Amino acid sequence: MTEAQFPDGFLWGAATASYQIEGAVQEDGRGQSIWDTFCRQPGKVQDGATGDVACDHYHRWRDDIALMRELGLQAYRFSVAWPRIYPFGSGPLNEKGLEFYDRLVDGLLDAGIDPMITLYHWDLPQALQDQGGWANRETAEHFEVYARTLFERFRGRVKKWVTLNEPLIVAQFGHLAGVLAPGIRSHATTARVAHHLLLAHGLAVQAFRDMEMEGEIGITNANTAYEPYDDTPDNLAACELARDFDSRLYHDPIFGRGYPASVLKFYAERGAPFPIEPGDMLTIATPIDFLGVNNYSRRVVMADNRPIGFRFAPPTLPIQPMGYEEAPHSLGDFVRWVSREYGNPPIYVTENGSGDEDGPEADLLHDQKRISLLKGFLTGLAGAINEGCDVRGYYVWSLMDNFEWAYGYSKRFGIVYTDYETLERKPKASARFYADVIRNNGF
Ligand code: IFM
Repeated sequence: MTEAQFPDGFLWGAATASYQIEGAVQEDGRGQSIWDTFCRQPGKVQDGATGDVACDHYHRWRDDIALMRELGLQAYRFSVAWPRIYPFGSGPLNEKGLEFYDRLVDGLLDAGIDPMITLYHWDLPQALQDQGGWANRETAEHFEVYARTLFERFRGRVKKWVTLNEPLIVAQFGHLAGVLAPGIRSHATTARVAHHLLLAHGLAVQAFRDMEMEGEIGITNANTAYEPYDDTPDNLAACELARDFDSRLYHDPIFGRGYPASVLKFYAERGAPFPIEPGDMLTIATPIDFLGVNNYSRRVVMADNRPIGFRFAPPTLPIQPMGYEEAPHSLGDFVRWVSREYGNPPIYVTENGSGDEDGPEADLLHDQKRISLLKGFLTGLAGAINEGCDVRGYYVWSLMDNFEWAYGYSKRFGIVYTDYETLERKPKASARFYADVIRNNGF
């Protein structure tokens, strides 16, 4: 029996990111990224792991495309490592870096797989960090040059582009909590970083239009589905506040609404104003073609008298190894919320999935929990589509187990198992399930 059916032409894919899978960090002229630096700082990454080898995708991309074909993937989202293209972030271009992505894109096209490029998935060139990183407005200008280089190179070959992956996580976890690269903890830096990331996004979208690129461009945000603890006015208001800080901050300006007043006030009171210059908000609001939605879970929100005005209620559902509640209704709920809030934009779910703790291979290959969560996520998504949300495709995170940032290799999000000793890939039960979903356009 079919439990969830998707519209004709719905696109099924998988997603990865450069630093998480490529390895080959010293090869073919690649420059250093902030993650190379961060991984070498003691205590920052679990077990002292690095992306030096990762899944060795840089050398195994042909096999990985064969794997995608075997699973019947129609689309593949990957990111380009900025330091492979501009080893110092700006200045000399590294042709060999571009050639790697030429091979990958052509291989995907030959296999009939639609490529989606993410321009920035967290591996900022270290040379730019040395000049202030995203806190420096010039990084946004360098990003535009980098984006233009890739647009020109892949014109006509790549039709789907994502400017940034999850600016919320870059700003909040990289520059406020300091648990991701570059490991800074500062309100002032966070406000600058958030603004310059969004400015970089807007400059890239403008460049895409100026260059009359064929295809679609959007941004991917990290999203938790927020639920109020109950419907008392205080908890309802707290839930809206949580949405201001985590969702509206990165969506409102894209849709021409400026920054949420609550967020501007919070940062201004901490002597950390958003460094908005004349014209910036118009640049950021350059119309996009689609919204990329990443979602893994929900959070229940309560009022709190601490300065920020909200806190998260203790989880009531089982907890995943990543600390997320098992709440697969979150994907459909978030898609409904964002569609209502922003006038039903076209959406691609650019990431969704679940992470296991490392453990015995046999157990990890028999990933029934991931299958049941995927069924839940997809059922919710199909429901949202039936209610009129304009969702065009879904990219599972991730094609294969990979470097999970500060967790190193201890968390496994793949539908394909990666043996980090031999670098062999082994499809998990969820990969077979997903292949069936693709074949049947539902399950
Ligand atoms: O692995 C990450 C990815 O890089 C960004 N989104 C969340 C994933 C799982 O934590």
